[in-house]
Amino acid sequence: MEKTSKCVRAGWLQSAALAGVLVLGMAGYSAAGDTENEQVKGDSAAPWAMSSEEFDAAKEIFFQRCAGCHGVLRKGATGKALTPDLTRELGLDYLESFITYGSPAGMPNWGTSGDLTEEQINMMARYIMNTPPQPPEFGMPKIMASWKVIIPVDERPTKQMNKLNIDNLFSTTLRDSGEVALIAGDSKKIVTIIKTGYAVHISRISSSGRYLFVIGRDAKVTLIDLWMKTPAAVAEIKIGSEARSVETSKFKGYEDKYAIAGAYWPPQFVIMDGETLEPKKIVSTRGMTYDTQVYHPEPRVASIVASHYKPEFIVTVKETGHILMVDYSDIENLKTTDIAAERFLHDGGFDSTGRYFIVAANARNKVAVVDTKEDKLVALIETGIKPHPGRGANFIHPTYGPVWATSHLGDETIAVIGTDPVNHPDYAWKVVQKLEGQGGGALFIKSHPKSKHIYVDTALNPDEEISQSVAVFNIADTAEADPSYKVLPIAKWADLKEGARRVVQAEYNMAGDEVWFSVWNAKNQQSAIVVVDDKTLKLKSVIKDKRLITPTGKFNVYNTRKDVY
Ligand code: DHE
Repeated sequence: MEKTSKCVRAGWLQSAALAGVLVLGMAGYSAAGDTENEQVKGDSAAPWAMSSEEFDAAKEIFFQRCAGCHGVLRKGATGKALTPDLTRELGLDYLESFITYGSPAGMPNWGTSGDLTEEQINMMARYIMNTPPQPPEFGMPKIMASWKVIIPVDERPTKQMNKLNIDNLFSTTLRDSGEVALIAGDSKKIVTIIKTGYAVHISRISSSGRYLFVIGRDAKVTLIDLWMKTPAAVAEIKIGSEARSVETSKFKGYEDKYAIAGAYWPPQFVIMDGETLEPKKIVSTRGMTYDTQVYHPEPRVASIVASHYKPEFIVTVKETGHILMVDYSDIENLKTTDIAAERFLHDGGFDSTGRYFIVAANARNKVAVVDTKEDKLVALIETGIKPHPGRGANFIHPTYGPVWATSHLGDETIAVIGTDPVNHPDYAWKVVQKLEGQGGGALFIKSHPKSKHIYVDTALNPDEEISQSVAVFNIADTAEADPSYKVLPIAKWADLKEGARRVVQAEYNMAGDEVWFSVWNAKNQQSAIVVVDDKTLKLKSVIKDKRLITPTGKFNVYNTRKDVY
């Protein structure tokens, strides 16, 4: 057993940027002439003066590198606010040095990492002293214009036309090629590769398991029919110009009926028909912060999950800290319960019963717990620096009973939280234990009801040894105060010649006896998927294929549709 501990600079995506893998971009918002409030390009006498060309180039870089953390309007979220009243006060020299060297609070070192040149840094420093341009709105006419039913419902199969074990398929994000790979969990063979949105982000599966929904950062939703002889896209739509989340209705009686996608820009969510993606309703999330009750123009939609208790989507609104329980039983007369939670909501998942939704408010170092049966906030729990659970890990703790755990971007700890208010009321909604992992920069933690293990990646840790391996805890060992963990050298097992080889996101197969990891390299380098035998913790298989370009998230059909994690 090996044990080390190392903190990381807390910045989200810092290391991804260092690795040169941060190529988000915002395809729907090109630099040239696409803004509604076109800018005054800087007073020619002011230190922030810019030519039109510089302004447009800086706008594109800002979108690609900075908007994810600071927001398009630069009001601040995971990253600090960068509005001109603040930036002009700080001055050009300070801003240049900040962009060049980054900060321990999480700002990437864009200069010393080699991502931006000195000229670009000077240009970006001036750009953020100018008023942020506002991208265009994206209302129903634009959404309708982007909607395409590729294969109408009545021309689709009426039964499964392939021999695939659909429940054990893995929809694998190929981030920088804008595709997903469908990989058969049994044979580990790529079934097909399907074109999706730009810088594709996550997949979700309809309640029946037939339809797969994929969202790109360009806000394109792709609907894939897994019953076709070779699964393929049957509909697509753009619900904005930048997005991260998609989900489908799961409550009894509404299976496969609706889909929902949440946009970063414009800040809105769109409810669609689950079989065609026909847009039904757009709801803006602009409004007041939950606490100070001050208007925010850009409250982005972060995670969305579907309630198992009610016909509701649970929509988290990042900047304002509201959790919206959106009742889809009557979308003409939409009812929403608005829960005041905490600002900077990001990712999260259910407890093992599916009743409680636990979501990170990452820049507040907390998680919020919502009871989806009562539609109430149950707790806000301080966990560590920048919790980042993915969907989190549920397991039965030898001492504390059912628990849910989150890893952290900003420190090496794993916070274990009691989730059973009935049989273990003393532990419920408290951090009952802090495990010490390999280091900060952790993105995802995972377990499975049939597994004895908990896996924690550290994909964004600056130390290669750490970012290229994962820590595995034995659940039985958590009975000790300070349990040790085993390190699995996943990237080494993949045997790739070069590159950052970040090991990211554990995902179990349907049986819960294998764990899949992505070894994430840059677009022009070879990547791989490594499959580990969960019982023995030994290498089982390596999937290498030149079509596997920048694999990141993997979504096992069964586990994703049933919320097993
Ligand atoms: Fe994600 C989930 C937002 C960067 C891989 N990511 C999420 C969710 C949100 C989010 C809101 C929850 C979705 C849900 O459950 O409905 N991600 C963001 C960002 O804003 C951010 C920080 C920066 C950006 O500009 O996009 C970002 N995410 C990344 C990556 O760079 C990752 C590591 C690689 C990639 O493919 O993009 C990445 N995010 C993921 C994955 C999940 C995710 C794999 C789902 C985890 C799961 O197990 O469900």
